[in-house]
Amino acid sequence: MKFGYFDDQEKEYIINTPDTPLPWINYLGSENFFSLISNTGGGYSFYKDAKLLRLTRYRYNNVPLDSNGHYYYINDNGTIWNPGWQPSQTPLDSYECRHGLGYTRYSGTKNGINASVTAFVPLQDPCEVHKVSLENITDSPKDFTLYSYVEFCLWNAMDDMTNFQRNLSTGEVEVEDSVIYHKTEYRERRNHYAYYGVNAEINGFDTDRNTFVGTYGSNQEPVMVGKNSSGNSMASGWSPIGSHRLSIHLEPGEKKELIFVLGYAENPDEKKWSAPNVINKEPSRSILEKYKTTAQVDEAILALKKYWEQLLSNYSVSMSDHKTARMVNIWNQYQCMVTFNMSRSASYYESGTGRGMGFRDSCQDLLGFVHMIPERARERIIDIASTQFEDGGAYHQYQPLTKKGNLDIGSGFNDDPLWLIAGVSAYIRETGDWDILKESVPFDNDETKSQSLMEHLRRSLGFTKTHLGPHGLPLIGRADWNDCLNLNCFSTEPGESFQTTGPSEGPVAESVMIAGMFVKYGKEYATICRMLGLDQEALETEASVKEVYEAVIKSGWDGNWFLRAYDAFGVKVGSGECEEGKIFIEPQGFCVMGGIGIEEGLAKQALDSVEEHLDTPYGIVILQPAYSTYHKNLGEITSYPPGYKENAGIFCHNNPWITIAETMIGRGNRAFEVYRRTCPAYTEEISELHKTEPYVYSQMIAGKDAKNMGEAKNSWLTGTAAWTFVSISQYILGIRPGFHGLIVDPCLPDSIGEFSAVRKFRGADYHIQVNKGLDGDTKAILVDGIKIEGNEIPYEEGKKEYHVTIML
Ligand code: BGC
Ligand code: IFM
Repeated sequence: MKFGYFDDQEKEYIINTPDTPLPWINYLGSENFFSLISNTGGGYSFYKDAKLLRLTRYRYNNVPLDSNGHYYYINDNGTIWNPGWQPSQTPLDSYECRHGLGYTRYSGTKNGINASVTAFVPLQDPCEVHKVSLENITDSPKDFTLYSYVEFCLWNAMDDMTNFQRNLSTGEVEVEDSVIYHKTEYRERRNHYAYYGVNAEINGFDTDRNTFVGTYGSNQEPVMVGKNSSGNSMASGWSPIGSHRLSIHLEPGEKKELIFVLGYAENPDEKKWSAPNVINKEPSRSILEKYKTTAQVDEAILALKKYWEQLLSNYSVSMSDHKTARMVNIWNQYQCMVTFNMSRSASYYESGTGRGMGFRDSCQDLLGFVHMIPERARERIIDIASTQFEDGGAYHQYQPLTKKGNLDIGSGFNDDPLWLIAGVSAYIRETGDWDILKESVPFDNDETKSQSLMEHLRRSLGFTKTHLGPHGLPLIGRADWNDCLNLNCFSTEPGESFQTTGPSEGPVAESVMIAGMFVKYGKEYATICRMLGLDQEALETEASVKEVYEAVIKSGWDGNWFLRAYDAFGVKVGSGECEEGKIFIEPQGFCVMGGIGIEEGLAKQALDSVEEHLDTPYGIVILQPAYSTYHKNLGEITSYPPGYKENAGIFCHNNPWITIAETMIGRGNRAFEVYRRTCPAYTEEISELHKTEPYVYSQMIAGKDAKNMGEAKNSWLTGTAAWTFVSISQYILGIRPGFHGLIVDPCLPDSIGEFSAVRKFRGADYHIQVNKGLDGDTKAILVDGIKIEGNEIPYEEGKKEYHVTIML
C-alpha cells in the first residue's frame, strides 16, 4: 500500500494523506541553518549544531507523535484547522505534501479556503523562509484569522529539556512591528538571537506559551486561536514562543501571499558582553528585507533548484528501469548529501543531542557525496584526520562545532583508522588531487603534532599492522564496524561500566571483517605508494596484505563461509560450531570486496551461504541464528531482541557490500536482486509494512526473527545511503573513478538492457552508452570511436568531452 507517489520530473515525493504510518520528513538547508520538516509541518530548526544552537523546541517521544513544529492555524468562523493537518488534526477537504530537494510544500483545503506553505532555507542565508498562500476558492468573500506558531528552544537542546530550575526564569523576547525577537541568552553566551517576522502588518501577537496555548491547553487548540484573539503577551521566563495573528479578507477567487522568516543572527563581537537584552537588529533587518516579496522568494527557490540540479548532474542515468533511475538520479544522491550535512546528529531517530560526527561514519558517507562536492569533501577529510592519534588510532567521534575529538566516547574501535584510507582514496580517485596528501594535518588537534596527510594514512595502516592477534588477524578492540560486537568488554553487574580487559592476556579478540578491510584498503594504499614513487613501501604493504590474506584463508575460513571473529577467549564467533550466530554478513561482504577467496572459489561459496542462510524478502539479515540470550563475551549485540538491530536485523548498510561482492564474481542478477530488495523505490509498494519514508533508506528493517519482519526504523542518517549509491552506480552500472581515469565496468542483471549515463569527472563530461551484445562476456570499450585496452579510460588533461560506448 502506498501513501503517495514519486514525481520524477519535479524531483518530488508527493504524499496524499497526512496520517502516514510514521512522520515522513525532509531536510531544509545546505550550509549552516537546517530544519527538519515532516509532512504535517512538524520538526525543528538549528544553526550549525543541533545540540548547542537549536532555535525551536521539539519533543521527541511526544504524544501524539510529531506534534510540535512550525505551524499555521486558521480560525474560519470557529472552525480551527491547520494546512498540514497537525496539530489540530481537523479533517481536511484535501491535503497534499510535496517533499522536494531542499524544500517542502504542504497544502490543505477546508471550507473553500486553500492554504499552502512552501518552506525552504535559502542558499547561504541563516533563515527558514515560508511562503504562505491563501486562496478563496468559493464565490463569496471570506474573512478568517491566520496564526503562525513556533516554540523557541533555549539554544542548548539538552539543557532545554532538563534544566528547568534555571530555564524557566531566563526567557526574554522583544517585539518590534511584525518581528518577534527571541533573545534568551545561553548562559555567558550573549552573542546571538532568533527572530520571526512576517511581511505584513499584524493584528496581534503572542510570545508567552501559557498565554497562547493555555497553561492546561494543548497545541491541538491553543486558547487564543479558540478565542480568535491574541494576548499580545511578552514572555518573561517560562516558555517563549512566536505567534503572529493576521486578519485575512479574501474576495471570491482571490489569493494572498505572505512571507514568514525565522532566522538566526549574531551580534557583532563588541556586543557580546553588553547589557543582556540589547541586540543588534541589523543582521535580521537585512535578511527580512531580502525575503520580503514573493518575487524575491521565488527567485531564491529557483536558485535552490538550480543548486540541486547542478549537484545531481554529476551522475545521471537514463534507462527503462525507472525505479532504479529515480534512486540513482535523485533520491539516493539526495540522501547522501543529507548524511554529509547531518552525519548522525539530527533526524526523527537521532535526537540531535547525542552523537557528533563519526570518524567511521563520515569517512563512509564521503564515498557517496565526494563526486558532488569534492571541495567540501576535502575539508571534511582534513577535519576527520585532525582527530586521529599519533599511533594511528582515532577518536570515534568529534563535535561539529569544535571539531575536537569526543572524550566521552573515546577511541578503541579498531576499524576506524582504515576508513580514513577508504575516504582519502575515494577522494583522490574522484579528483586526481594528489596534493591533498602533502597537506599538513595535526594529530589529536594539536598543531605542534602535525604531519602530512600521507603520514596519517601510513599510521592508519600501521595501526592494524601493529594490532594483530594470536591468529595473525586484526585485533577488534572495543568493536569494529559492528559497534555492538564487544568481544573484549565484560560488564560485571548491571549498570556498572564495562571492564575492557579480557582474560589473563588482555584483549585479544580478533576481527575477520577488519582483515577484509585491511586487504581491500591495504591494496589501495599500496597503489597510492606506487603512484607516488614509493616502491619500497608499496612492496612492504603488499607483503603485509598477503600475510593477513593468508591468515584469513588459514584461520578465518569456516568451511562454508568466512568466520566473523575470535572472542577474547579465542573462541570462534560466526562459525558453524556456534549454537547461535553461526554466520554473519560482514566478513562475507568485506573479504570478497577485498578479493579474498575469489581465486580459491571460497568467495562464491561464502556468497552462496549468505543467500542460503541470511536472505529474506526484505533484505539480508546481519546474522543467523539470532542470539536468544545475553552473552557477556559477545556484548551488546546479544542484548537486542532477536531480529532487531545488530542481533539479526536487516542492517541495510551492509547489504550493498554483498551487492558489490556479487559483482566481483560476475553475478549481475544476484547483485541486482540484493540491491532491489532494500531499494526504497521498489519497497514503496509495502509502505504500510515498512512505515518509514519510501524515498530514503532506513538503517534497519526488522529481520525474520522479529515479530514485525519487514518493518523499518531509523530512516535517513545511515551509511546505507553512501554504500548503496556506490553499489549501484559504481559496481552494477560500473562507472567508477580509478586512479588513472574513469573505469567503466558494468555487471548488469538481465532486467537492465542498455542504458546511458552522463558522468562529470575531473572537469570533463563522459557520455556513456552501454549496450548488450550477443557475445557473452567480451567487453569492448570505444572512447570517441577508438577501442581501448582494459576498462579504465585514460584521463587526458584539458579534454572536456568523452564519448564512450561499451558493448557487453
Ligand atoms: C546501537 C548501534 C550503534 C551503537 C553505537 C548501539 O546501541 O544499537 O546501532 O551503532 O549503539 O552508538
Ligand atoms: O557501523 C555502525 C555505525 O557506525 C553506527 N550505526 C550502527 C553501525 C553498526 O553497528
